[in-house]
This record gives sequence, C-alpha cells and structure tokens, in this order.
Amino acid sequence: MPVETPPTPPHAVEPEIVEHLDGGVTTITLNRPKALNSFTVTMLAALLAALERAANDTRVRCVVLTGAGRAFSAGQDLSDPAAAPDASPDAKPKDLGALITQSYRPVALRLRSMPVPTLAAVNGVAAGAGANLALGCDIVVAAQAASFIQAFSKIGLIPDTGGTWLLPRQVGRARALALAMLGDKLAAQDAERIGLIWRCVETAELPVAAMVLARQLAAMPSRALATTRAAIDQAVTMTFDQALAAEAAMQSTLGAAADYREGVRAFIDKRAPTFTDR
Ligand code: T3D
Repeated sequence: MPVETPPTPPHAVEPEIVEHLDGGVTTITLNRPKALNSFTVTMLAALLAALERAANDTRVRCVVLTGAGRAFSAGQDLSDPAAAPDASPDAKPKDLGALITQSYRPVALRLRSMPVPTLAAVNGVAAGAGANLALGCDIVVAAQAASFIQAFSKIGLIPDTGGTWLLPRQVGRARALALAMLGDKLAAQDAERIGLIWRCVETAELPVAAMVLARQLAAMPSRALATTRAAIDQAVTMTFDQALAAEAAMQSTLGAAADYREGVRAFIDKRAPTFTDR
C-alpha cells in the first residue's frame, strides 16, 4: 500500500519508482533522473507493481505519473543489456517483441484499465515509450519545458507502448505519421495546440496545476470516470447505433450504483457529494 514517503537514509539505493499517497491521489514518480528516467526491465516491473497497488487500494481515487529531475522519461534505456544490440553482428539478435510483450505491454494495459482516472504530469522530455506511457494517461498536463518525441524511427523501430493506437486517435493520421516518421521534438505548447495533450502550463506551476486537477478528479465518481474512458475508447470502432447501445448498458450499471444516488441527492440538497464507488 502506498504510504507517506519516508526520507531516504544516507547512502541508501534510490528506488526506481517512488509512490506517494496524499488525499486520495497517488503520485508515481519515475526515479532514475541520471538516466533521464529511461526504463529498465526492473523499473518497468516496479512501475507495474505500483500501478497494481494503486488499483487495489480503495483509498486511491486518482493516479499521477511524473518524472524526477529534468526529464519525464527517455523511453527504453538503450544501454540495458535486455535491449541493447550486441556489438557483434554474428550474435543472436535480442527479441525486442518479447521485451515489449513481457515488460511494456502489461504496464500500458494496466494504465489504460485503472479503476480510477490517471493524469500524466510531464515535467520534461518524454521520448519513445516514455512519451507513449504519458499519452496513455487519461489527462496529460505538461510543463512548458517539456517535449514529446516519437524517437523510435531514429533507431529503426516503430512507435510502441500503444503509440500506433494512440497517436492517430489523438491527432489524426497526418500528424501521427509525421510525428512517428520524423521523430522530431514536439514542444509541449505545440502538443497542446494540436490536441495531443490537454494543457501546457508554466514549468514552475506544473506540480501545483497537476495536483489541483488530480484532487478535482479524486473528488469525482471514480467508477463513472473509468467507465467514461472505456466507453470513449471502444466507441471509436463502433457504429453510432452500437455506441448508443453500449452507452445504455453502461448507464444501466452506473445508474444502479451508490455514486449516482449520492450525486443526485447532493445536487437536490445543494451540497458537495461524497463519492465512494470504484
Ligand atoms: O528495447 C527496445 O528498444 C524496444 C523498446 C523500445 C521503447 C523505446 O522507448 S525506443 C526509444 C528509446 N529512446 C530514445 O531513443 C531516446 C534517446 N534519447 C534521446 O534522444 C535524448 O537523450 C533525449 C531527447 C531524450 C534528451 O536529449 P538531451 O540532449 O536533453 O540529453 P542527452 O544529453 O541526450 O542525454 C543525457 C544523458 O542521458 C546521456 O548520458 P551521459 O552522456 O550524460 O552519460 C544520454 O546518453 C542518457 N540517455 C538519454 N536517453 C537515454 C539515455 N541513456 C540510455 N537510454 C536512453 N534512452
């Protein structure tokens, strides 16, 4: 269970993932700042475990994902033996597909199916899988100093960690292809302008702006928000009529739940609601 983070004792090994629960908001910090929070296999396992804990902890009503230091994440650690190609061309090539299936895919899926809303607070550069994990969150707020790079094409790969699915949905095919093929740095302000993210804020204001949003989300009906995510994601491949039917089915479930009763009662009573469903 996430707890108040105790101060790190001198000479202790820094955890690669730091969790901090406060007022219903769990902040998960990618914490390898010297390597721009690039991912290793062990770090991805720790991130998955942190997300799992947040999903199973009924005190948690919103998850914030952010990075320590000047980067959000530079994606895969290209010096990690699990991914780095061997120097010899005769060596058996690494199976990157297996790495993705075992380490990245479970994290991306867990993030996308959290029972509570997720918010990426992108503090600095987000490249490769780092960019796509951020973009996989429900709401993305970025510092002006931040940027997004589909760095994959520069090293002979395609966007992974959901990039091929997320990018065209968020910015359309033309922009998705240009971002993915060119691999150029997209400044946070431009990411906001083209609808890739929700908002770009002054760099110094990011922690407060993210926490204000996270607290707002934490006070809202979690189950309805998580169902909203699922409804919007699945509707993309449905006909209009199928989407209407899916909405009706979801509304049947939500309408029978405690949060709906509480929301309506609070509206009638002219008081703030207290939502509990998850
Ligand atoms: O295994 C697989 O490949 C399959 C999975 C793929 C998923 C992916 O994420 S593929 C994409 C991997 N990421 C990249 O290709 C990004 C590589 N990094 C960069 O392009 C740049 O570093 C940044 C644009 C992110 C930041 O640039 P800048 O100028 O601010 O910093 P820098 O000087 O390039 O980097 C600072 C240090 O971090 C530097 O180390 P040093 O010289 O101080 O000892 C650099 O080597 C290191 N670093 C940055 N990114 C990575 C990294 N080390 C390992 N892996 C990285 N991804």
